[in-house]
Amino acid sequence: MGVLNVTPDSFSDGGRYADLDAAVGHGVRLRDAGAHLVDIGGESTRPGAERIDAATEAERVLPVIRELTAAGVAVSVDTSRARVAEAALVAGAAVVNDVSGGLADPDMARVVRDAHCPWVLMHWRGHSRAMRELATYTDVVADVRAELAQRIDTALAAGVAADRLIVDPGLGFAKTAAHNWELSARLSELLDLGYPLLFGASRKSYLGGLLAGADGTPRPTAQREAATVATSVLAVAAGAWGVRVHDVQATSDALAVWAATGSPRLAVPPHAEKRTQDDHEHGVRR
Ligand code: PMM
Repeated sequence: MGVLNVTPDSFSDGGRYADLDAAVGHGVRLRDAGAHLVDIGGESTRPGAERIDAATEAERVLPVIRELTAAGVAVSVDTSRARVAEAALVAGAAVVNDVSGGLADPDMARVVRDAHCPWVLMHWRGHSRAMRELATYTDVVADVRAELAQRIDTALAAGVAADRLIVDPGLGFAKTAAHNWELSARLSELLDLGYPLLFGASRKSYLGGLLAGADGTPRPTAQREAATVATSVLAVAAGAWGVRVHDVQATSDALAVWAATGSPRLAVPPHAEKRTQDDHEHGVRR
């Protein structure tokens, strides 16, 4: 999944594709570089960002969706608003990527149910302005897993088909760097929910922190690509269904190497198998 933010303020590509031709051109380049989906977002979700209204969000994304789908590019819409998702689906989007996992807008389940489209349920605890304070967990992996299971149950109860759902740990959303690393290390525990998993680490600040200079200055976003590629390959090798990245060429080259060497899967840690067995024995859905 290639990222195309048509926002003035996203953390990595904000402002670059605000112009329609530039946005469409970039979307086509992402597809040509190997993206199976181009993810179009009109509202920045970076920590601390203020919200924009639905009309502004729709005005930003709809023309780009129309032009890209007309050019044969498969598109997802990155929105947590049912109104925007509905209009995006009419404009040609094939997938709804909802960073709130259905929590931000109670009407989203109806929209995706009626459209029969895939729905990415990302783990989320609140809007960008407040999310730093929400990064408290007992065990981040168990807690994210339990909260995703609730999102899945709510979607199913609303009539969305199970084979339309994709889960996402929501790296950086109400998560500290330590939380992001823990989730990355124990992806198998999220995979055993039994749904395809999307992984979005691309250029995020925890990678900048990992690669900080000797004086502690985080590595700038544009220089986090090798680390992003490493996270993508590790996530796919661990069983992720997809990765959401800004530089599609770099990640698809790395995944081609992984495929050419036999697509080796990382071993599932024993605790993940045990947890699945425990859940089964006790009839618990975490
Ligand atoms: N991250 C961002 C936006 N949308 N969607 C999903 N499913 N997963 C993510 O991790 C995710 C997302 C924030 O990053 P951006 O500003 O580069 O779009």
